[in-house]
Amino acid sequence: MLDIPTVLTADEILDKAFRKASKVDVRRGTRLDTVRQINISKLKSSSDVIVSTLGRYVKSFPSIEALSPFYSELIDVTIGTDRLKKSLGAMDWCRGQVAKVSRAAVRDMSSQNSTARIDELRRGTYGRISSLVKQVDGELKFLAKARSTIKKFPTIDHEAPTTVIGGAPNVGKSQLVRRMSTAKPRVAVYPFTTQEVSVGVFERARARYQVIDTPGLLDRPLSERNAIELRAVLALRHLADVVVFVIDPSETCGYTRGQQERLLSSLKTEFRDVPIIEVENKVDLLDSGSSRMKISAITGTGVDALVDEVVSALAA
Ligand SMILES: Nc1nc2c(ncn2[C@@H]2O[C@H](COP(=O)(O)OP(=O)(O)OP(=O)(O)O)[C@@H](O)[C@H]2O)c(=O)[nH]1
Ligand SMILES: [Mg+2]
Repeated sequence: MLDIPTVLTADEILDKAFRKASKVDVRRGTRLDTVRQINISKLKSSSDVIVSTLGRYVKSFPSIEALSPFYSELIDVTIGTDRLKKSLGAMDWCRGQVAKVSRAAVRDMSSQNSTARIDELRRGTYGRISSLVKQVDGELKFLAKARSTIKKFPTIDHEAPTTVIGGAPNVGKSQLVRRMSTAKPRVAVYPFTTQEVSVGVFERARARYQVIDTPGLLDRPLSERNAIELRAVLALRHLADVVVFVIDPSETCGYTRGQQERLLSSLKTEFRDVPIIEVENKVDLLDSGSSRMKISAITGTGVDALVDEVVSALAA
């Protein structure tokens, strides 16, 4: 979704900075001038690398305020908004300190007339810069993890009419998304197979529709939901123009009809403004005889009719 550069560790950043500095070569005037210029250039070059690397991290992480509610809440659920801000703040602090220490050292070196002392000043400053960068190593590691989390975020088209597939775990949501759209989410016999929101598309009469697969929800209050379930809640809350609620009356999913019905009623209360299409899956195993739409995501029975229903609900 966002182009965040690889976040290096403190040691890697320092390696990069000092390696670049070791290539600096300047020759001018007297030996003292040459030594002074080489040391100043080395120091400037290494601190520039650090300042610009950390600056790139600060700039490339999305600013939460600028994101759509879905992405900003997703960041909060998966990474923690405050934690992320703290980390980025630490980057800013570190780059400011490195720039300051290096500027002060350059001033000192400019007025020094002993080559040994100049060299010593540069080494000492390297030491101080190293310890500043090492101080934020934990935050760098946190940002590296945050980056890999963000890279896994689904790419949502906020313009396309969107159907969110919801329901208890293991009822066949991902299998249905495979049937309906281009997406190929993983299907497996056990619950909680789907841990991330994923996106597929389908076309009808030349129009493009977005379908979103979500992790399974348990029948429990919002306050008790875990971070994986909350991804599904965010998709339902922020992305759904229509919800398809999948029920597995065969109960082979491992959840009773009663549990699934209670989940459905609580979603109906929570998401009053979104039309919910209720569909019973696994009709190849069991036909409950209810008046709901019946499908089999495995054999494909009823899936075309469901798509028609979705398209007309989106047009309404
Ligand atoms: N017989 C039958 N099995 C189905 C049908 N649809 C899905 N299944 C099976 O049900 C199991 C769960 O399917 P998934 O699509 O992974 O279910 P899910 O709702 O996405 O599950 P989570 O991601 O864990 O919430 C798999 O073993 C599927 O093969 C169906 O129409 N008929
Ligand atoms: Mg799934």
